[in-house]
Amino acid sequence: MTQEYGLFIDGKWVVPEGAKRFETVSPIDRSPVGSFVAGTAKDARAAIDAAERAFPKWKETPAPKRGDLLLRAAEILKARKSELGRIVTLEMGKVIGEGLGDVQESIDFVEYMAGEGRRLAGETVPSELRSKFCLTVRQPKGVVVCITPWNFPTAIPNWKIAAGLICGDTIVFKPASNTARCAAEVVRAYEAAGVPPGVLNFVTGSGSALGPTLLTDKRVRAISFTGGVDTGREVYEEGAKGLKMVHLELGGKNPMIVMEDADLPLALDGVLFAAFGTSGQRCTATSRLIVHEKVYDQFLGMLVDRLKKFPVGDPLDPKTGMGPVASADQEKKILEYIEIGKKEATLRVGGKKLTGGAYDRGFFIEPTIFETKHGTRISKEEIFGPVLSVLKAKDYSEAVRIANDVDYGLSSSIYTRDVNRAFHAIDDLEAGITYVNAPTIGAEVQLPFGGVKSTGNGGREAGSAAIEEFTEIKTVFVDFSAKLQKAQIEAADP
Ligand code: UN1
Repeated sequence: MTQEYGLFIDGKWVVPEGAKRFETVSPIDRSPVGSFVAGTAKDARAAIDAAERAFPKWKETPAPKRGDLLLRAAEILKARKSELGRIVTLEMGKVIGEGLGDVQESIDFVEYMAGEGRRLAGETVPSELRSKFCLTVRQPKGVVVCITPWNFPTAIPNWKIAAGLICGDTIVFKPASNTARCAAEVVRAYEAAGVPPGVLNFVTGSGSALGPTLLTDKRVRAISFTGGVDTGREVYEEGAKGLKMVHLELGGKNPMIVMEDADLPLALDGVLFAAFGTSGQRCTATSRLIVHEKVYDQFLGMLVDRLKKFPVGDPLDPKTGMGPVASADQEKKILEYIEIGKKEATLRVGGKKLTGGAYDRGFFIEPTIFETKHGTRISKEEIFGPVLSVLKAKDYSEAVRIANDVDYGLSSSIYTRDVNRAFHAIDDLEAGITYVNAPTIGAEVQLPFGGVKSTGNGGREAGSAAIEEFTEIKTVFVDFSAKLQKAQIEAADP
């Protein structure tokens, strides 16, 4: 029987009276993975009520003690890593090595944030007046709503939850519906670690049922959202009406530039991993390969050869290079883009839904490569699937111009052996992340993660930057002169 989950509100798993349910299915073979409550506005309100009630006590809990909770959660995630990695693979289809990597990224971040409990640093600066002390301290924001996508179904929830908890916020967590099982297992880890009632609440269901309450309730002080740009814009607009802080991590159209002096076999391994890992469904996936004309034919030939032997199939088999795409919706959208590509560009590899045998049960698409001119839809729009556009550039300047001429700016990469050029690229590429001689995916949790232009609205998560997202800064002046001193008006005695 499919495992049934409730909502997690005020420290208890609850199934509201008369609740409707929905199921998640594996993209490998459409088998059911879990059954969940289709939450309503009333449930969203109950979660916010619980988070609001729990806030004063959680705020008072010393941050290092909040860190102890995170360390316990990290231990539980570690102990359950292989089981959870398998659930990730079953529920959204990334290959098992990456499923385990998703859980490892969760563990890394939760441990990292536990240490933040002994930092949460402010600043101390001099005053213009005598006997006056100036500093800043960090305070929690209050109730924070975290809305997460399906492509990193344990890591991204943990990026948000662990950061919010260490800062002293209380959380209402709403995951993407098609990876609700992974999300519920993350919540169970915090439950087993002893998260106090109301500090972390979990609601499942559609964005249309839950969103209006989660985004507009006066008590919600901040919203952290990772997902597509259209939904991100709506979240931003709704949040803005209530003057809430809205943190957005949205799409990407990430370029990898291969210069004429690049180590081509290294670049080849890089592009295969970054374009087709997670079936291309990472915000950081390489979706544009920009190759210097001098090595263009050679490199494209190498890529086409390797892709002919690229093993697509059961993601639970460690020999598989690429599993299915995550859902029927994903499959439909990607196949539509492939049709667009066939009209405006040259198909070099792939381009079809895989059929026959076990493929018929799931959502498998061939790894696909188009040769295209810059400016086509497939070269500019985010596809979020195993579809790579290959573009030719006559020199470095043209490569950078193409790289930058898209709406997004999350990750970017350049392969070159010329150190000067590598540093120019760090300056020139319009992106939140630049890799040199490494592909566009694989960010580590102790560094900020985020992008420019339509990828977001200026914030960063992960690393110590995550603290900015989940705290308010309080500026403190302590005047111990025992007299009224007037800043700007009275200079201190010389
Ligand atoms: C995402 O695709 O939304 O850098 C996150 C990477 C991963 C995180 C990706 N560590 O590819």
